[in-house]
Amino acid sequence: SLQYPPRLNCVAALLDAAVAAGGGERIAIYADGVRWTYAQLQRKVDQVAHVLRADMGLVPGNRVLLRGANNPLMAACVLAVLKAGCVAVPTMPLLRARELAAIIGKAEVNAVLCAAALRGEIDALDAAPATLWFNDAGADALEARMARHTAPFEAVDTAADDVCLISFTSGTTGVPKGTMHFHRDVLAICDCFPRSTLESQADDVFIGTPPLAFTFGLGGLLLFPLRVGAATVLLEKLTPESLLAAIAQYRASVCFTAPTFYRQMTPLASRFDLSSLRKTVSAGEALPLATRDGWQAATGLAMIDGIGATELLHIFISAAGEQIRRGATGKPIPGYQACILDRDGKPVGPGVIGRLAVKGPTGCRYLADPRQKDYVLDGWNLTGDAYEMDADGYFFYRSRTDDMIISAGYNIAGPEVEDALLRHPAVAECGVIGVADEERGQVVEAHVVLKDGFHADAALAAQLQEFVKRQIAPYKYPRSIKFQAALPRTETGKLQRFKLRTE
Ligand code: 3UK
Repeated sequence: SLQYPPRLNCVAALLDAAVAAGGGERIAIYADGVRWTYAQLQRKVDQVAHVLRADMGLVPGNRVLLRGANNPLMAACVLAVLKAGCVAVPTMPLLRARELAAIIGKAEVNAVLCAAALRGEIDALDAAPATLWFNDAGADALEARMARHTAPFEAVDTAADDVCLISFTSGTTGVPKGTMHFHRDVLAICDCFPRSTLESQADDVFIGTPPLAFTFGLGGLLLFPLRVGAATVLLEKLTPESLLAAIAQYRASVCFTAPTFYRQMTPLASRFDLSSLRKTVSAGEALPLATRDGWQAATGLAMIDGIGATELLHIFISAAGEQIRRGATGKPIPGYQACILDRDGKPVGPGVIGRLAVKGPTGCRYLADPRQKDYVLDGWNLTGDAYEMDADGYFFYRSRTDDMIISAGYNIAGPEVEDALLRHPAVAECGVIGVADEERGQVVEAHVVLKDGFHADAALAAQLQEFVKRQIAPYKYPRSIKFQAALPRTETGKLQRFKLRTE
């Protein structure tokens, strides 16, 4: 099990310890035209921490809202907030002033560090907390203030169970929930999935798309590499093509992104030298088998699927290598337990679909939210996912609990129909939902984006319906097919099914 000392500052453990152990000259961060060693990153972090304390007057426990794309200074800012004993409140770059105001109120934010490129939405706030801009050449910007601080900054002596991070869920179903995480949680996620499943090492180079403001990216592209003395590549505005090019350029070995991105990279993969890639991780939403198979055929790599959640900070069920079972997300990673519950909260046996519940070193704490009692039962997190377990303890994703389609008495999981559709050569993307129907309660409706060169017409719709019927139980076929130019997705790569329902 994971044991951490009662006094623990996670940045001292991740960064200062690496430098003290002689790792100061190793590369910590690559970015466009930039390369920071561990010692350089430590120096930047210390400078920002001094600014927080001396210039902004912050004290341990204060909450600092962070806004920025993935770049080295954004990473230094996050680490500096934690090192100074403050609490980081990262926010997704695309959030608007109204959403930011809700987070600032809810998290009782004391100060803001915001990339200059994102200043519009902070300026639009009625009342913004004290703010410093970064990625900015101005005389009053963070960088100018950092330059005045040259002394090392000693990590604040926090308790292992002091809160260091408040991360907000995306809130597709209501007001976003703030999830709270401790210094020890930061180390715990580094000592679970990366050890058991990635087997990450000091010579790894991490790369990928999730924003540092999303715990998927914060862990995968910053905390995990630091924990083992590895390097990370932080790039903004990645496209499938530019990510492939960057993997080749930086000789990246571990890649994190969402299923859609892998789907889009697959047909382009053969044009790039991907020989450095060792592990490719898919998370954020269900990985269709068609996507896994396509990626493996194009690259020779067995995709690592992993389910994570903001509530639990990072991935808690996954599998790699020999452990991969077709169609399954995997097994709880060592340190975590998972089970399937029925509607009354009783565990169900193998082969029965129910609500996924997870328990482990992280999770279970919402920031002052009455929904705590709905999502946390007896120390178990209910993730909102419908899952099924097999006799060997593998966990199979079916759908979000609220998205299960019930048609003429049958339960139909949209992702299964999506996987069937994605195997058709004409289908680039698809989203399957249930729409109200007088006779059947709900009927299955597919929203389909075609690949270039295919024509949306009734003949193709009929062909897709027949194609689905040949692969899965015919009652699951989409009775309605709507062709779309694109599907609505969140900044984190998740299909917004609720938007399809109102289209
Ligand atoms: C869904 C998946 C099937 C699932 C996240 C990795 O996605 C992350 O966190 P969020 O809070 O969303 C959590 C929900 O997303 N999901 C995520 N991964 C998978 N569904 N298969 C998967 N592999 O509904 C879950 O409840 O945005 C992912 C690491 C950190 C994260 N925060």
